[in-house]
Amino acid sequence: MYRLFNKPSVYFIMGTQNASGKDPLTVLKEALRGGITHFQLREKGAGALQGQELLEFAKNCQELCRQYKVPFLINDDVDLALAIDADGIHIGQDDMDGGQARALVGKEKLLGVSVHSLKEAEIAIEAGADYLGMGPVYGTRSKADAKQPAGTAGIKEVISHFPEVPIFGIGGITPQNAGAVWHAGACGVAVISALSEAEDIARQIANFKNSYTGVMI
Ligand code: TZP
Ligand code: MG
Repeated sequence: MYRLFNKPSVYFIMGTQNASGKDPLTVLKEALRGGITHFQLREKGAGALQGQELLEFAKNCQELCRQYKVPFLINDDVDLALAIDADGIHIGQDDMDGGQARALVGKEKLLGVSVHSLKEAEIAIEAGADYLGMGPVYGTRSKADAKQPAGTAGIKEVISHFPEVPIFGIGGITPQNAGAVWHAGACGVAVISALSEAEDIARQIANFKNSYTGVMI
């Protein structure tokens, strides 16, 4: 069931607002070519694409992900995920209830849930989450309403109770500070800026993967 989450996973999250002046589809293509293992479209904030434009952009992202056989997930927007038959949906604590999301997308789709405590993790797992995101581990500029940095203690705690559930650390993670996330037992890192703002995205992905074994190029 959890086969899609081999260590070390590198889960790229991006919306058009994160492309830092570059063409977002080019950024995604470079990330796919470089070996990301998951992609989530997270279109947020001022200037976010909407309606038909969002639909078109999502389909373009999906097509690229299909070429590289990388699971394509949508943040929050279950209707969009169903409309284009995305591989999954990711929801936060302020979005719909996990059980409701699972009921809407069905058994086959991936369901990811952001959690901040053991209690939230228990509820998400009970609701049928395939994986959890936990953070922010470090300070982040990519989420306007992010909570205080939480380090990796929560990740360790959840893994000690649910060793079989894949957990991604998120928030301010770079190849240089990812060691603690791997050490806590996370299956992967979920990142926006460290990839979207990287000069050499492929090399940055390699560095993330190498940070799992402590090697850096
Ligand atoms: N949820 C918690 S922190 C965060 C999200 C979506 C933002 C992660 O972005 P970055 O740039 O990798 O810190
Ligand atoms: Mg959300």
